[in-house]
Amino acid sequence: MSLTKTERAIIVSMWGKISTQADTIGTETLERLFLSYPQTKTYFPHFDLHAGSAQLRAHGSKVVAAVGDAVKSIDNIAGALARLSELHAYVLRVDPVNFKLLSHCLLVTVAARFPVDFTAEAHAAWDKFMSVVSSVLTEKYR
Ligand code: HNI
Repeated sequence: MSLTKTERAIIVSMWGKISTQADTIGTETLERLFLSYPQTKTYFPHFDLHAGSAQLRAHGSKVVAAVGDAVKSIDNIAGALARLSELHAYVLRVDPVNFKLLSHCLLVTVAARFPVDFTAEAHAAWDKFMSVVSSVLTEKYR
């Protein structure tokens, strides 16, 4: 699966706005993930996952920063996320279904914060982009 030129342009342009609120977007994404899909909390037994906790905020900002690395290397997402791909597959062993849940929560967060930008076309581009990111992070599983 590869992104079209138009899809790339949408992602890169919206990232310019998203990156100015990266930390709050990361935190909100994780809050939505853990509230709507509590089974995802099983990967974080060592974290305080209450809304707004320091660990939740720190982790949210790392996740969004990694998404930003993928945007910056949108023509070589696999290269940009190689280390994280190994980490999630070999060390963390996160079940791939969870990547769909996290991607969904990120899209909802972006839609809620940038309603005007989040057209149906932008929605489709973000959905596809996050599925490319998720495939890279889960491709080492088999
Ligand atoms: Ni994920 C650690 C990025 C999906 C569970 N994850 C990270 C780190 C980044 C990251 C960055 C920090 C790495 C480091 O410290 O070197 N994770 C991403 C991205 C996605 C993703 C970009 C998807 C788009 N991770 C998921 C999912 C789960 C998940 C779906 C499980 C529900 N991640 C973890 C866990 C850690 C983690 C667990 C380790 C946390 C810690 O610090 O102990």
